[in-house]
Amino acid sequence: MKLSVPGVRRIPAIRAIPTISARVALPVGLALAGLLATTAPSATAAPVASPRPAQSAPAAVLAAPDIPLANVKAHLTQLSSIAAANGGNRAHGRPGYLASVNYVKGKLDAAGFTTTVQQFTSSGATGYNLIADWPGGDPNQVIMSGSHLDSVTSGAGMNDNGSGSSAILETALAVSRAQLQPAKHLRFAWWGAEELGLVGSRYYVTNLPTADRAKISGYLNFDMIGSPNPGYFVYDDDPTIEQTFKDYYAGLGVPTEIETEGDGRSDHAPFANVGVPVGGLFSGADYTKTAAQAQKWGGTSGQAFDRCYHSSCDTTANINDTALDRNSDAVAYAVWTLSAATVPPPTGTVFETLTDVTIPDNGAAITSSLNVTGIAGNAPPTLRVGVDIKHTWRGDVVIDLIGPSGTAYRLKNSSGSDSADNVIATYTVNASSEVASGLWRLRVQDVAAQDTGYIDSWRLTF
Ligand code: DTR
Ligand code: CA
Ligand code: ZN
Ligand code: ZN
Repeated sequence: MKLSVPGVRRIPAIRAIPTISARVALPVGLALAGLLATTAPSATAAPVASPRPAQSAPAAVLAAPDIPLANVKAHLTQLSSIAAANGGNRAHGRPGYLASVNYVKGKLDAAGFTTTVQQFTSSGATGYNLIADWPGGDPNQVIMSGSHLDSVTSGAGMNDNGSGSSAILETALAVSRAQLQPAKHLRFAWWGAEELGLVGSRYYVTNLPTADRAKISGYLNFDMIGSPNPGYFVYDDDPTIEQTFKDYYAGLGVPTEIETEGDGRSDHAPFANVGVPVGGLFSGADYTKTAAQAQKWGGTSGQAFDRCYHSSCDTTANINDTALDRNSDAVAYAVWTLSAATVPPPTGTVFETLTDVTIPDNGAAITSSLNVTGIAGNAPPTLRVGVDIKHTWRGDVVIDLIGPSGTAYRLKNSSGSDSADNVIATYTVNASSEVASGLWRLRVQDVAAQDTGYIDSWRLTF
């Protein structure tokens, strides 16, 4: 339907598109929505340009990347050095903790995250939570990943919990590298003073307005995920999150067990206590690996999953690389999956005209022009030509695209049998021999008597 204002036509749910040769950068997946309709090409000859099937495929869920173990271990090395330079630990209230916060924050700020440092006091010392938001996504649906960044005073805290802190840091950096545009909003958190009793995460949840708590679709907790004698435990709280992790490990062929060491023993507890769906991964602490567990996971039965738990020997040597690698990849898998990270719609620069041009019945060809500017180089081999021609008995109509060189590209032949009305289609043309910027024309001719029509609009997408 044409509006009363010539040259401007609203495509449902899309904003009005300026008139001739206006350069708009619309996400084509949206912009073409108004044009995509299936039309059969002429049956008499194969057109040079073949119309693309005009259906919009459902967005595909983007596959999570592999998280490079080397990158995760590099963060661990940095945290280890920080501990060594600050009295041997990264404990709450000690300089090593704030130095750890500053290291993680620096990486996130450089990667484009919006970071916030939340201060609190515990045991007479200032504590810090580091919160990082990835811009975009539905703010009413937040997928949050968290790990406590503090260690105990007796050691560097590499497995507990440099492992979780480093894994979610590298996952956040992978989000940035991918310039991910998930449907849901992503938030990451590094908690202070967990070892004093989940102090930092409790402080965060307590001070989070109820309305904002309700926006957290899921909180994923990662505390000790690189244990030297590892088990593969999945929190059995929210079933969807639990299944997501189980699916990941099933894909690896690695059996998992439900984490039973302590529902209240890490930073997911404050979230669960206010009704936020929670989940997470755990590779074990001071409990002993059974013979049955050693049978399925390897390692040493009768020995603790982490015999350096809360000890000075919780160093970078106290990490099982396979467990850390698998769990880091599982973090990314869950973040990508639960945030419904999908393949972004194709983008391109669109040039469109909405000016109507009448097509004389059984008469001379007419043209409609588009002046393309600002596109460097040649046109692509997959130049998309969207046409919207209102015309009864469309078999009368022959359509060509004329490039700036004057070369004609046949889009549609006439057909004595195609009695359907209107040509609303997108053609793909190999226009790579044409310079992109210049005058492009759509040439249309009605080659049979009776039945008439007009060009309603047409567009080029580069
Ligand atoms: N509280 C954690 C270690 C820990 C012990 N049991 C569990 C169960 C689930 C997650 C973590 C833990 C700490 O000492 O930081
Ligand atoms: Ca990996
Ligand atoms: Zn601990
Ligand atoms: Zn811990």
